[in-house]
Amino acid sequence: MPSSSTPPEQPPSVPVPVTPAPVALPEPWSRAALTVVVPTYEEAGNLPVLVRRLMSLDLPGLRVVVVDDNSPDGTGEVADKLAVEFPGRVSVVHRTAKDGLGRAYVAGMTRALEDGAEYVAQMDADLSHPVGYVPQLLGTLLATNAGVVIGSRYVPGGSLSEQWGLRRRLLSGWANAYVKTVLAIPVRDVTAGFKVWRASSLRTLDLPGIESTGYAFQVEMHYRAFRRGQKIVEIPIHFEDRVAGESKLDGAVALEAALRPLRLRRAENSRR
Ligand SMILES: Nc1nc2c(ncn2[C@@H]2O[C@H](COP(=O)(O)OP(=O)(O)OP(=O)(O)O)[C@@H](O)[C@H]2O)c(=O)[nH]1
Ligand SMILES: [Mg+2]
Repeated sequence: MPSSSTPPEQPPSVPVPVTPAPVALPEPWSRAALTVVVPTYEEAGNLPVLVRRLMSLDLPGLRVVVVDDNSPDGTGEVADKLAVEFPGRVSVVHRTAKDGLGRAYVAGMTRALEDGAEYVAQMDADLSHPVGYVPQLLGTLLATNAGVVIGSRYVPGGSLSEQWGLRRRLLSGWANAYVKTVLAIPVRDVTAGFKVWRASSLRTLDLPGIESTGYAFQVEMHYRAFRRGQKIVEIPIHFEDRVAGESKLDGAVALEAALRPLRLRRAENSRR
C-alpha cells in the first residue's frame, strides 16, 4: 500500500505518433489508378524513402512519376534506379535544368494523364507530406464529388511540425491570409502542396496554360478549380519538417508567390 506521500504511479510516457497508420481502402477503391507526381531537385537522400513508403501502401494501382531537373546531387540517377526496382510502377521525367516547381508539376501531371491515371496526387519529395495520408485523401475523393482533396494544415485537427519556429509559422499563416484576401478562394490551406485530383477535373484546368513557374503554382491551381466551380475538400494532416536537404524557396520564387495572386485577380477583372 503506497503511503499518502507517494505519488500515484504514472503510465510510462509513450510518444503518440501524430501521423496515422494508413487506412485500408475497400475494393475496388484500393485498386484505383492513382499516380503520385513528385518533383525533385536535390532530394537524393529523401526520394528512395518516399518511394519505398508509397510502394508499401496497400494500393496496387498506385504509380509514381518523378520529375527531376537534372539535380547536381544525382537525384535523377537515384530515380532511374527506383524505376528499375519497381518496373511499371515508377517512371521518371528528366528535364535539363532547374525550371521551377510549377513547370515540373505541369510536366509530371501531363505524363500521368497521358498514361491513363484516373487520380493524380501531388507530394513533395522531402518527406514533409506523410505517406500514411494518401489512402485517406484518395478515399475522401472517391467518397465525394470533389475535384480535389487537400491535405490541410489549417483545418481543425491539422498541425505543423514542432520544428517550425515562430518565423516560419507566421510566414506561412500570413501567406495564406494574403492569398485569400486577394483571391477570395474558400480554402483554409490555399498554399498546400499535398493533394489528390480527379483526372477529369485536372483536364478542365488547362495545364499548359498555367503561368506560375514556382510555388505560386499551388495557388493558381486552387484558383482555377474554384473559378470553374469544382468542389474542394480539405482533410487535416500533420505537416512534417523536411528530413534531409535544403529548401528551394529563394527570393525569385517568393516574389512570384507575392505577385501572382494580384496578376490572377487582374486577369479575372479584365475578363468581366
Ligand atoms: N523538379 C523540380 N523540383 C523542385 C523545384 N523546386 C522545388 N522542387 C521540389 O519541390 C518540392 C518542394 O520544395 P521544397 O524545397 O521542399 O519547398 P518547401 O516545402 O516550400 O520548403 P521546405 O519546407 O523548407 O522544405 C521538393 O520535392 C523539391 O525538391 C524545381 O525547380 N524543379
Ligand atoms: Mg519542403
